[in-house]
Amino acid sequence: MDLQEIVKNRCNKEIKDCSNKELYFALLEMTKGLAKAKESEQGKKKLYYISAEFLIGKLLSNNLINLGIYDDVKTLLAENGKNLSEIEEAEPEPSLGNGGLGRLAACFLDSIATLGLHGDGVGLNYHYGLFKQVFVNNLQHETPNPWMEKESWLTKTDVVYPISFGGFTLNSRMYDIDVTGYDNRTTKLHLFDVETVDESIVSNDNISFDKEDIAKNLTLFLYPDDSDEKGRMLRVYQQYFMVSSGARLILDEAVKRGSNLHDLFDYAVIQINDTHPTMVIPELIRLLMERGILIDEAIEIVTKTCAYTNHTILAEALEKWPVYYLEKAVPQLMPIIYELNSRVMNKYKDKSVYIIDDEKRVHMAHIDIHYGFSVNGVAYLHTEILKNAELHNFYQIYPEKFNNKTNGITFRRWLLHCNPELAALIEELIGAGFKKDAMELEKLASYTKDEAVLNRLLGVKADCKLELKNYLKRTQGIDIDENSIFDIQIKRLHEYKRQQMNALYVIMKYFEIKEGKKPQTPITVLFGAKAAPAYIIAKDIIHLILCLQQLINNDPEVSPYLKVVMVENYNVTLAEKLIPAADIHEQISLASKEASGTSNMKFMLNGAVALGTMDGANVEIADLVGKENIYIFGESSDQIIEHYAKADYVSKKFYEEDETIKRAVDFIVSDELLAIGQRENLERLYNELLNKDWFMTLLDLKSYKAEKEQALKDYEDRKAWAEKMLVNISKAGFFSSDRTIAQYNEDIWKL
Ligand code: CBF
Repeated sequence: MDLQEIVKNRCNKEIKDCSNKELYFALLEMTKGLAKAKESEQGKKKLYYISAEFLIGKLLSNNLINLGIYDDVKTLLAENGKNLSEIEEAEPEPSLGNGGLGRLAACFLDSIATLGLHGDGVGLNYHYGLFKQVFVNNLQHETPNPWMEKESWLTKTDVVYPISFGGFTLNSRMYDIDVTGYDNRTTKLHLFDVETVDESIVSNDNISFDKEDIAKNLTLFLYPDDSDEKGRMLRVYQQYFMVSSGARLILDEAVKRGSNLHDLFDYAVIQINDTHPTMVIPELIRLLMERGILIDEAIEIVTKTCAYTNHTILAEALEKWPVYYLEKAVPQLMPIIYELNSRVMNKYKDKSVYIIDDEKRVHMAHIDIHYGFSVNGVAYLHTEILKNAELHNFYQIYPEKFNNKTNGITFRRWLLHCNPELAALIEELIGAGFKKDAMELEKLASYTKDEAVLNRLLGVKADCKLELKNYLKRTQGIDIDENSIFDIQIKRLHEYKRQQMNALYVIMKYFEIKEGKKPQTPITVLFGAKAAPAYIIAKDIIHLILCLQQLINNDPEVSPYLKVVMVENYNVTLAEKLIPAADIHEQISLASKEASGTSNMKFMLNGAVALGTMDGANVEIADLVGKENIYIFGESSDQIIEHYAKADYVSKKFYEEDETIKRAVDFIVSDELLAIGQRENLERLYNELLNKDWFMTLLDLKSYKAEKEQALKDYEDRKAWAEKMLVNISKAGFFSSDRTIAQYNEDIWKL
């Protein structure tokens, strides 16, 4: 396809005369056409990856790379005085996910297409996705985040299903987004939507709306605020809408491929991404029964078709819906759920494995485990914790169902696209093979003593840092020193991820500088995080960080040595700029709580060195790179699990016994910070840390500080540091999502 021709037809202009937006739409049209040409149905059995989130990010560049035309397009545009990076900025980011789980789903689709596997994604077409974060008076505000324009990556299909809820029916229409594989076929992300959705019921400056008018609000937002019952009910409506639409599509497609439905499992495998899509199990059973299959067989068929991935051990994320919610929203499912539960009750005495508990709540994960054929965790440690602690009772019943699939990331986006300079250096050193087989990165190991290569690697990092500096200045008006150490923590805001511990470190450093102990190289501590709108303490932590930013960056005594920056509206686009620029990345969750983490993998691939606990995939990273190439601190997951079991952690003890900790915590409510911030927020956070601290910030603060100081000291030996960077890159191959997906296919999907 010819871009010049498309531009001529669309705008009746030459490329050189078009605006960036016009060129973006022309490239969108061209890319969609090329992607379509690579669609193919392959084989009898098909995977359906059902997920409430697909954090796909901007697609233009990624698609151009995967289609193999990025360089040609870039050159053609440059010849016409246009810059592809600037055109990319005209693309709105679809924020159809919240964090790691949604981004993982997007990486998986990329790998499914790249490996040429027969599989599609199934989800919802949120009109606003995750909220746009705005900082006002050092507080987070949430505003709508639209991404659909008159033309977008979505293609409207003719597939429409009537979806019935208690008392009303809505029509579900399927929209498709093409997912291009790297030098391979195109697969699809099917997103279902209701045509009656009314965006005008949301105001421009906040995300509140009438939560009860389901026809108008069903697919407006990803994760509507669930702090009240109406919000929680809306989530149930969304989930059922997604799975019922998906289940109908799966059955229709299986029949088209020749299934008589008694053999559905030979034609389809469904990967349930966390518990949000769990209702697909009873819904499929119900639909099979509607088509004449008896319940015993329907249950058996569905159990052989569905597999479940657990992404967290946090109780708050293991959904338990009150029976009365489901009775109201989806009454047709309840007889089936009761039946599934009574089969479990007849077989097992242990109430902890029941689907419905004494408080009349339906444990969604329990449905998945009993009525799916596979249960996997997302990193070695996480799966061990599932087997030995969180889901131990289930593991005893079904040891054969449990397996581990350590997460991965697509190297197309997280190296080739976000760091072309590094990718080019790697290609020059070891050839292009790593683009298809990430394990070839190991070949870089032979350069760890090559000074010229190490210097070039440092040069690439310096360029990325400068690029980030310029980007933040241009887009957010933030000034940072490109010669400082970039220490970056980007992830959802959650107490278990312990951004508050990093903030306490910043306070300690502030004191040291004030007292004349200046770091040899200045430090810039960068944060990027959104807090769930109803998660009060998380928002207080953001407030603390923003207040510190204001205080420190405006203090002429301190700011030449230390700066704090919380980027606004952290999203995939920002991650693509921040990750290549990082020197140190913070993976400091309380051990046992981070199932895997995936930013840790992206950072290592881009030559940053981790400062972290032995949690999630950090354990595997440490194993691969060796202890001299990672900074590990803090108590182990076994110790933490024991603290919870014995309930013996008392944060006040750590506060009272260590003067530096006490001083840092007290600073949260000091006159300096209260002059900048809100007393209510700062005092609440202070009290939380002193009296509760459920995620044990103060427990690890001392060892965190010591290890960070060591990392900062080691940074000064530039050659030794560059060696660490190179080792990290060379060992990142294991974390390619191509490897993860190949393992899912080999052990679970068997396509
Ligand atoms: O498995 C993908 C990611 O999922 C989460 O983000 C989640 O939402 N449960 C976890 O918190 C991450 O550890 C994990 O990497």
